[in-house]
Amino acid sequence: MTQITTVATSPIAGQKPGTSGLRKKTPVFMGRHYLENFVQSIFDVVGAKGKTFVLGGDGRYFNDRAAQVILRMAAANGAARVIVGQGAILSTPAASHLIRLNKTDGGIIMSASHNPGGPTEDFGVKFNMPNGGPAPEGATEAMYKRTTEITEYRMLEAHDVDLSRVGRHDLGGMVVDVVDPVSDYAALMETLFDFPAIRAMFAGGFRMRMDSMCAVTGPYATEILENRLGAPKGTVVNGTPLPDFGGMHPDPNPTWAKALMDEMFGPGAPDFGAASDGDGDRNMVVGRGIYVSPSDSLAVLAANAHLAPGYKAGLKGVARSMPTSAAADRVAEALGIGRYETPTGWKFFGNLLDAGRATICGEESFGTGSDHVREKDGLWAVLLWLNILAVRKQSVAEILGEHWAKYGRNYYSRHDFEAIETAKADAMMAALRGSLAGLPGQVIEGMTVSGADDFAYIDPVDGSVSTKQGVRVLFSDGSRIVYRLSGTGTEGATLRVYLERYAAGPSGLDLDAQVALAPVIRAAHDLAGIAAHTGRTAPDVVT
Ligand code: VG1
Ligand code: CO
Repeated sequence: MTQITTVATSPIAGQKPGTSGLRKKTPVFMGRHYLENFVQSIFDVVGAKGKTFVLGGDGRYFNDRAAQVILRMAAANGAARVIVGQGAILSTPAASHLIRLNKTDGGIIMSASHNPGGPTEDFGVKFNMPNGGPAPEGATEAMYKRTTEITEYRMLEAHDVDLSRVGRHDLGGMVVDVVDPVSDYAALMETLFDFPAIRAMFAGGFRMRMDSMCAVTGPYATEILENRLGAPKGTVVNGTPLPDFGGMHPDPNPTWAKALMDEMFGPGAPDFGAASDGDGDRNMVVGRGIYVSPSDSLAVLAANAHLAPGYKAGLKGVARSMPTSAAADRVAEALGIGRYETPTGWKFFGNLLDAGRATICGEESFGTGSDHVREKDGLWAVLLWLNILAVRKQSVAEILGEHWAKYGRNYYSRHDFEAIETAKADAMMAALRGSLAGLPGQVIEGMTVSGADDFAYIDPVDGSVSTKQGVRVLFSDGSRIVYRLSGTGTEGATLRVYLERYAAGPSGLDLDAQVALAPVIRAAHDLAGIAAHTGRTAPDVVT
């Protein structure tokens, strides 16, 4: 017999979702009532009775236990059915696809994405809407508000559901369908890309390294790249998802995916390299001896997407987050299609995708995706690159070189200053905001400030307004500095400084980005007084 218990609880401070869901240290999430309060608040806001949800996570520590708790709470709250990835595993884009494919009422994704995992690292939970996309600010605000008033949650007393095998179970009258996490997603990819062309390229000796960083894309990449596309066994490395990601920091950038970078820049490097993050929505792409910045990757993908079957009719528009470089804008202009600039976080792309205004979206933080799902999608980006390489029969370096020659180059870099004392970071941002009005007209490092503001966004589809989304300082030569505090960290504050400088060419397109950006970097330190406020003179991570 199963029985529903109503458990008395009280609000726990700080359950406010950030850029992408609620992220905390794992021990915090494992604390008494913590997960339960947040999950009940989700159900209280979206309603569970008679509904169908998708559930899965990136396999990090506590993923398996949290899944059982969420299932019992879904049943206790009257949900009709939950579709769960086998082993409670689903990449974020695969979860988004399952939500849409099965026309469900949304889904819960257990992940702290690119944050490290393990007993003392990070855990996270987020809710995705029936369109497959992350809950918009209105919904996450309502969930947060609910956590501040909660007095009880509902829990089914029952044994664990066996999630280790595909099949159907009954949990107190709720159907639990355990599904293969990979097959529907892989089938979707086959509809978008020219698998025969990519298969022929691998058969012709094309070599690739895919680093899944012991996170969720391992099974997806192995099935798609090795089994379906015929890439040699061993193409995928770190392909088994581990609860602590094998101690790796599953953030695919040149710092954390250093082994991949070393291989791609070393002797006998493969033709193409890629890495993905904890939950599989990010990607880093590297050619032999050349790193592709995410902003450039977005621009190249937008310019070449028509070479893939799923996009042969062309794109409706391209959207990028505000701190992402303007490289994609130049492509959109040339194609005569819409271009959009949104705040940071994939949730802001949802309306544009749903309304058919944008087809491809991207962020400077190694995120690209399209209207095939409502999340960024790491393997999707890798496959689109492979499709483009297979059709153009050129190297990554040649493709980038031709792109810059045609559009000019937006030199770009992001400097992160991590674990700053929150009060100091807040004081720096406040002082910077206070100085904005006086900046236009000032000359710094030989560049004239042409504008300075705090980015605000009015959603063109539903009119919702989001303010304070990052401080921008624009220069008359097209250079730009953006300052933001991270909304995904779990320790102190992380300051992100985004740096950009445009070179029209034809000369000066081959510089090292840090060299090309040197004056902009100096200006960024001067304008914000980074050292004076935070004591930091150099960033912790440069991407
Ligand atoms: C970061 C990135 C942002 C991304 C978010 C979630 O947010 O900058 O572009 O959408 O992570 O990505 P923040 O607030 O720390 O700058 V993931 O792969 O963690 O879901
Ligand atoms: Co992610």
